Amino acid sequence: MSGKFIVIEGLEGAGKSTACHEIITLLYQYGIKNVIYTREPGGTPIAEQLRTLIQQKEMLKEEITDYAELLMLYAARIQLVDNIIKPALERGSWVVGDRHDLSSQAYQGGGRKIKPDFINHLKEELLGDFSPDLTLYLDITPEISLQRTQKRGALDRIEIESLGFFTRTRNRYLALALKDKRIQIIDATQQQNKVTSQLHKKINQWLQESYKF
Ligand code: Z5A
Repeated sequence: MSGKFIVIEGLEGAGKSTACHEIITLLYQYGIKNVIYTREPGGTPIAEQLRTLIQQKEMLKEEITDYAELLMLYAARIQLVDNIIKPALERGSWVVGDRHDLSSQAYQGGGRKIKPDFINHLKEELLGDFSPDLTLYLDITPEISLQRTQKRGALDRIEIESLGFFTRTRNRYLALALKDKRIQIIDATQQQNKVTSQLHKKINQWLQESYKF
């Protein structure tokens, strides 16, 4: 595969959408113009339908169980990886992803308390050794996340979870990021321009060190 896969992660309101846009612009300045943007869950017709099911508050008057949620997220992910991301990388395109597998480790593993071994087993079976070349985790507190999302209006099924859920999710993100060199942490509690400048610094450094750009 000659393309590269860069992923942005973080709690809602961390600034992931903005960061994805910044990265695509930066890559363009490096002459990397063949870049696609993906989001998870989503990005294919089936994955987008699953996204709607996962996010809506009332689903046929039936609760989505934690395991069903996890499996729907993996179903959406494998549709996206096999049908869009891998073919793009094989063509030499770069992919900038708004969330990927780390979200499941953090939200379903940390937030929902599903055993990490079970999630890792699913990951290994479905994704094998496929993983992002670089992940940037935008770290914010659950309180800041809530402030930013509440400004947007109606909250979805996951966004209405408790502060405890988001605290566990953030803690799991941090724990996983600290033990993996391919995950870099950015303090996203700062003003937007400072977050953007950190993001540029990390990408520039990574491109220069890994690919001698
Ligand atoms: N989910 C899961 O549980 N497990 C999984 O495996 C996966 C997902 C893949 C979909 O997420 C939901 O699925 C998500 C996790 C779960 N649910 N929850 N909760 P999503 O990625 O589609 O939705 P999101 O995380 O809710 O995205 P978002 O709210 O759009 O956040 P964002 O993209 O990180 O932020 P943004 O749109 O760039 O910015 C949000 C607002 O904050 C906006 O008004 C900005 O102007 C403001 N902002 C951003 N940065 C700053 C700074 N630095 N200062 C001040 N204001 C800022």
